[in-house]
Amino acid sequence: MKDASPATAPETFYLKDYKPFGFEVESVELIFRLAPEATRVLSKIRFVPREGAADPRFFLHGEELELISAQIDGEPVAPRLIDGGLECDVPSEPFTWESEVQINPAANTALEGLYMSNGMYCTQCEAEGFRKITFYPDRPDVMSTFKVRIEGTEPVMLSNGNPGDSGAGFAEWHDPWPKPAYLFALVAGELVNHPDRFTTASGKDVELNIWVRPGDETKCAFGMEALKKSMTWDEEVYGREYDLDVFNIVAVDDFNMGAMENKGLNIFNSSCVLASPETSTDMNFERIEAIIAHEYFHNWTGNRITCRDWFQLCLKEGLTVYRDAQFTADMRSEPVKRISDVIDLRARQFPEDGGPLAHPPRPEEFQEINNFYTATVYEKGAEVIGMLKRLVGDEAYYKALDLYFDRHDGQACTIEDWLEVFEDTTGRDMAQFKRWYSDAGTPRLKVAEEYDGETFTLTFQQSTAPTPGQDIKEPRVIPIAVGLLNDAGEEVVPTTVLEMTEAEQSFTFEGLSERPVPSILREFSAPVVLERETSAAERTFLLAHDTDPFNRWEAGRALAREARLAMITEGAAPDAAYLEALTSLVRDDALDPAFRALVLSPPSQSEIAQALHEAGTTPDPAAIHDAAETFSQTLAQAMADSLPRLYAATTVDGPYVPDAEGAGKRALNSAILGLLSRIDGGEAAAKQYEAADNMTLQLSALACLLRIEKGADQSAAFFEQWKDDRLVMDKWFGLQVSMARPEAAADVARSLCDHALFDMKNPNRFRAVMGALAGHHAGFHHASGAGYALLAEKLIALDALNPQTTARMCAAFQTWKRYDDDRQGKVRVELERILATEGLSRDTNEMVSRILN
Ligand code: 0A1
Ligand code: ZN
Repeated sequence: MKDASPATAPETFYLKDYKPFGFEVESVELIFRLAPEATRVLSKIRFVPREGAADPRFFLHGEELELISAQIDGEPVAPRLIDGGLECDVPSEPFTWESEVQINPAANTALEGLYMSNGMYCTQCEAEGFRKITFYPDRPDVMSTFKVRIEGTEPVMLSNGNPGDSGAGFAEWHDPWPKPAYLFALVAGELVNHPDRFTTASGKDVELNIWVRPGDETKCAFGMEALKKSMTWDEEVYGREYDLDVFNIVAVDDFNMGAMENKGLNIFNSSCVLASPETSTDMNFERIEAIIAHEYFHNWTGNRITCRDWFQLCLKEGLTVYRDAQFTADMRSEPVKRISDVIDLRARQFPEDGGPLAHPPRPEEFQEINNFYTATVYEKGAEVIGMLKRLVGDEAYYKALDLYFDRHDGQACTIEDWLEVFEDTTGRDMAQFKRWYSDAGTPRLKVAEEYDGETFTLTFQQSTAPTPGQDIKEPRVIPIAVGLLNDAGEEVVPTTVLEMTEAEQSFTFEGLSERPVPSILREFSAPVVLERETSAAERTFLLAHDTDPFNRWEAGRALAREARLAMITEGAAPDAAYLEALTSLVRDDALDPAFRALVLSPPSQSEIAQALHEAGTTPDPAAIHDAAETFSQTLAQAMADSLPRLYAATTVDGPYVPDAEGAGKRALNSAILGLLSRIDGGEAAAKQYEAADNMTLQLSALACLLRIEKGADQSAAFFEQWKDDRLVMDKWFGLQVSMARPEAAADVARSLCDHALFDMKNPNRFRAVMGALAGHHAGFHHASGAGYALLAEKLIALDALNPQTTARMCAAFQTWKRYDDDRQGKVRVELERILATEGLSRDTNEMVSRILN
């Protein structure tokens, strides 16, 4: 798999080089003798040589391991330690490999492999962390059953599968389901559980636990309900049951990502599982429910059927994100979930797809796989499945999934296997559809309309700009959901899916006595950029009347964007008709409050920068910021008379319940409070802050106050109240930066990094501060370059401790070429500074090199 480039260049891995491992692993037995600085790991692995193996070399991955001893069939052997692992001469018959290694969990700040978090042992093995635990063929296509014995003094010692014997100083676990090493997990420490039980559809009784640090047991009930709902939903919708006697979830404070689907032992970043009304916002509750579902759903899409190699990552991630989105839509509101997902896709995936980090959902090469846990693999991967379902229809989709589970249970699969089940169930040729997996870039879809008094014609043209390494783009299959409305807002043609396969293609609708108003790309039926020249009047009409809620919101979003662009490029005042339409929609009590809140929430400043860039104007972050402020101020004034009444009318009475209905009302209430604060000097927000008995109301009031540069007292009081709660303090740290004035944002972030409660080693805290800076568009891109310099400085410092989190945060620089020469020059200096750092990790090196090119 070696690249031909110079010896100093990091190795590049290619999809085309895939070769199966030369041995099967029949069984794995592991013993852990825990000690913070000197844990011993003993492995006993049964290998069976594969006949006619393409690569018969016996190579085991291993990194940062001290080899104590190695034996084959009980006889000592002397393996050759080489870069990234070891090689050994082995018998041609089945044999037993035994090794003992020593590792140092206490020194592991990368949080990959076995590490310690607040005195608790914890593992993270995806993607390639198991090789930091013991020598092993650490690749997802090597699957085996595992028996684990943990020896230590910790009161709770957990691993995958079902519990076996346990006693003073030891606990044994057995996982009967063959799994790749990336799904291995071990947790040991002083933990308490929130227990429950679940009976599966076929009557199997399952013990459920959420394990937390003492003191956090009051924050588990919501997560547990979410888990049970997920288990029921997967049975009802996909016919998938749980397959072990126990399902354990553990909350850990130091974690690089959100959560991990280890078989039977999911490990969660505590921010993604712990919840209480006093400490968590509505958004936290919704996210926790979704992530618990996501990790649980992986049990079938990821664990029972896994990936052949890491190029196929979207096979499990795209499908599992798609499934968790379906779940959230079912538990809450389908249109609200769809709109939120599209906002997120445009904010995170579109910039990736249109910049130097663009890659297909199934990449064909990488240096560091950890850099490919991206919005493209996850969220675009899910969009691709949504399109597939729309093209084949619901019935065929579920039939194909049944076949997928039947045919591939226990296997490590590819995107080809996945598409084949659709070909076999529907008879469709999936060759063209496969381009969604192999091609990077967001297609642009131009549409022209024609009406001759009877026939209405829509002509679409698709094109995709070149992306790194892919100059030529062939047309893709694009499902375009369209409905036609008459002047009264009634549907004359209900939603119809047009299947576009050519670079240019026309579709006609016959027998129309009046020119219809088209509603195109309903429900955002494909992840494309729709370019449609239309009038503000027509958009206003769609905002008022579209029968598709997504497109109704979309019309409002387009108006908001255009109003902002006109303010910036022409100095125009916000359009009165638009303000009027917005006001009447917000007042319409017949509409779902969550939907109204979404219509009222403005496009992000980064989205405006992107829109300007696409229109050929270099975005000026300060002007974008000023326009956003002016717009909100103008809207607040235009609505001044009705704001107090609206605020009162949307206030939710009674005890806090984190359900969709209450959350929607609070979201609208908080959007209105934001406007009201601009005209009442923060009076209502200060009152709300005082009276708040839940974090949603407390935090939204504080944010409103800080936004108008009031709230210093409340911020200090908030700090005092919550300084012992790590998760709430993350909110406080983040808010200080995101509410800072643009010219002050970098300084605020810098001083927070010197705060006694700042901790470089805790990814949540680092992200709270530096992620908030990167997300503060006008602050990060301030003309002084202070934002760029500070982020680079802190990333260089973090890289020495935690390459994974560092590399992910480098993506903040990915849009740098949108901006003016001066800013570009400043970013270049910082990126080159990072790249010149001695001992820079492979992770960060790859990210920065790609961004620079
Ligand atoms: N598979 C997990 C997320 C995850 C991915 C990578 C990690 O380390 C590089 C850790 C967790 C999920 O999709 O939830
Ligand atoms: Zn996942």
